[in-house]
Amino acid sequence: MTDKIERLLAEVEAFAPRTAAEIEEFRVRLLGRKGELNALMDEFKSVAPEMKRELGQKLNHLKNRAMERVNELKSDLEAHAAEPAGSLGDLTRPGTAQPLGSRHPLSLVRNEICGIFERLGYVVAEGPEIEDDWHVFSALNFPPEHPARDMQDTFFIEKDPDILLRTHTSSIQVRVMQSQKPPIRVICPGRVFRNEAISYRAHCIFHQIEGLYIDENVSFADMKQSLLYFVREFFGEQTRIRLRPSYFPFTEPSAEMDISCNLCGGKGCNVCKHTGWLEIMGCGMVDPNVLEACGIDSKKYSGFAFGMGVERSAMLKYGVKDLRLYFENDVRFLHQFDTAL
Ligand code: 2NM
Repeated sequence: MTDKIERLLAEVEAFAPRTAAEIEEFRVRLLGRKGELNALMDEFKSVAPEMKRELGQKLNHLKNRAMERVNELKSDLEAHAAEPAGSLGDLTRPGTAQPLGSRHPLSLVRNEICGIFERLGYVVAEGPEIEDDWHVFSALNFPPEHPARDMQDTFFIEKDPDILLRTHTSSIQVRVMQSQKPPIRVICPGRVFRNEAISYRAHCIFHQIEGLYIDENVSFADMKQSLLYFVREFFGEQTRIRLRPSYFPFTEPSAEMDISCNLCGGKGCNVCKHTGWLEIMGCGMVDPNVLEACGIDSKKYSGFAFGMGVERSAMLKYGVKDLRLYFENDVRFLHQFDTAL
């Protein structure tokens, strides 16, 4: 009887039916009223009492496994009900949808801004995030005691010689001026680092795009027209600009550029603080000291440069109220930009 139980158990484990009918036939033969298990149960009645315990356990195990196996095989078969036996199934059936990611809004805005300047003949240039003092400050006409050189504002990696995280992408343009001859037209996107308290409008890591145009007879009027073209492409045809005098170490003269508020059309609203204008970038004519420091003859060449924050431009374009959203990577925020571009 032990042999017979073992043989049936092996048969249960090895059973590989192709159809529901085969499973049913198997079930009736083993577990049916006149099946093998009931026959064994009858036989069990007459075994010696000292064998009952061991054989009873074996018999129970066989019965449980047989029932389990029949149920297993039935649900397997149902799962593949539509497929002909032995085939790979319906190869034309729809696949499982894979959720798609989307580009980060800052990448979308960077690509759009760079694209506009590329169509004006600018070439994208990149550079290192870890820089030395000369490329970030000295070559850009920052005096030795300028506050930006302070530990309060800049992340230093090493002192003497000073190695630091760049605080603006102008350092890329220094490298371009050193290694190329005018005419130069570059647009420089990148991540920059400043030691600032994090708030809805400031972060210690953010993104900038700076542009540089150097040739013979490049004028302030050329700059104005190029930047007007840019804001009309980026913010819309109706956008107007205004330039206010300002100061940067690397440009002279320098200006801040505002655009007419695209929310109220210049009438005044909360976003533009009832001025009708939004500040979007700094710009100016490259200081001759900068050209000379980078090996460009300032008697022969002149140029303009400008710089803008990617986070701020994206906030103004999409009405994002808190810049920290760009760094949290919450997919509910990110997926809103799926079809932005
Ligand atoms: C700004 C504003 C004004 C600028 C200057 C230069 C360089 F390298 F040519 F000197 N690059 N970027 C510049 C000028 C940047 O950002 C607010």
